[in-house]
Amino acid sequence: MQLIDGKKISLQLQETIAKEVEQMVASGAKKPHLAAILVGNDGGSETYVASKIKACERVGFNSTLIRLPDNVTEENLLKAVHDLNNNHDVDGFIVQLPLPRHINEHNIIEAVKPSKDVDGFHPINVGRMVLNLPCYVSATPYGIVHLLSAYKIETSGKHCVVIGRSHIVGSPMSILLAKNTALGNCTVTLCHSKTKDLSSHTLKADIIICALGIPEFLKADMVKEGAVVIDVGTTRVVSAESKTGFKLKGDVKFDVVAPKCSYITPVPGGVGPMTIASLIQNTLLAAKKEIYK
Ligand code: L34
Repeated sequence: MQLIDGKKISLQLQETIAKEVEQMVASGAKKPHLAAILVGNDGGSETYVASKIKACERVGFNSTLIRLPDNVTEENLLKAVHDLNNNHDVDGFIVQLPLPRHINEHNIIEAVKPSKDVDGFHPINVGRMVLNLPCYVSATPYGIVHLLSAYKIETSGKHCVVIGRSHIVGSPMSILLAKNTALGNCTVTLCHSKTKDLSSHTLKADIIICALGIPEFLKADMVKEGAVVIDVGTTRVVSAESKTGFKLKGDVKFDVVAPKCSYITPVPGGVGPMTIASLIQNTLLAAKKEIYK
């Protein structure tokens, strides 16, 4: 069993980006600039956004964090989005999810200008991704593809089971892996809450991407010997042992599943850090106007 070190690969990618930024700036370009809107103060979102800002510093980007209160109106949040759309200094921005329940997430995502949508959540970017057109690919699936590639894990002709059909991970992941591209060409089965006899699918999988958000959902008897297991879950569960009062749990029962795997990602230190690196990569593309001229 080989552990996939997402933290290491993420830092390597950021190092490469930092060098490129240094050269860009030396030749007179302005620093790429990522902005993030954070609504409320959900613990997970605070941590993830802080990591994104820190990564900006690491690679030499400018960053702006816009905090809005939990009770912000949809109108005022839309105004913040419009301001960033029109701010010529900002190359790309994100609105960290989840949003409070009184806000319609789709209205917010659709308000982001596609050329600045470095999360790749806007219907234009999702549509372009499906059609193999230049676009921002959402950060978590993009990060997973990068991890598989970094570890030279063959995807062509492999059977991949994706568990979970969310807009931000499961659905785009299943599409990317099925594409006729070097990092695709998988036979993909997309499983979800209505799937019957889930184990009959996962037991046939060469690669399992577990993205349903239920801690320790994937057990040893659901995994074929030698499978590659990618754990996307990061659920915070209360823990008396931890100083912070919680522990991060993946969707995979790691201790029993890992011995059966050829490769597996840990939580933390697997997919999470790659989400950050991919966002930084998308922001560089935005600054260079490589996707939208
Ligand atoms: N708009 N909302 C928007 N874009 C995103 O790309 C996200 N996502 C998901 C939640 N909401 C979003 C993230 O940023 C999940 N996510 C994310 C980002 C980073 C990490 C996990 C999830 C991460 O760095 N995880 C670390 C541990 C962090 C901790 O200690 O809590 C890890 O090693 O897994």
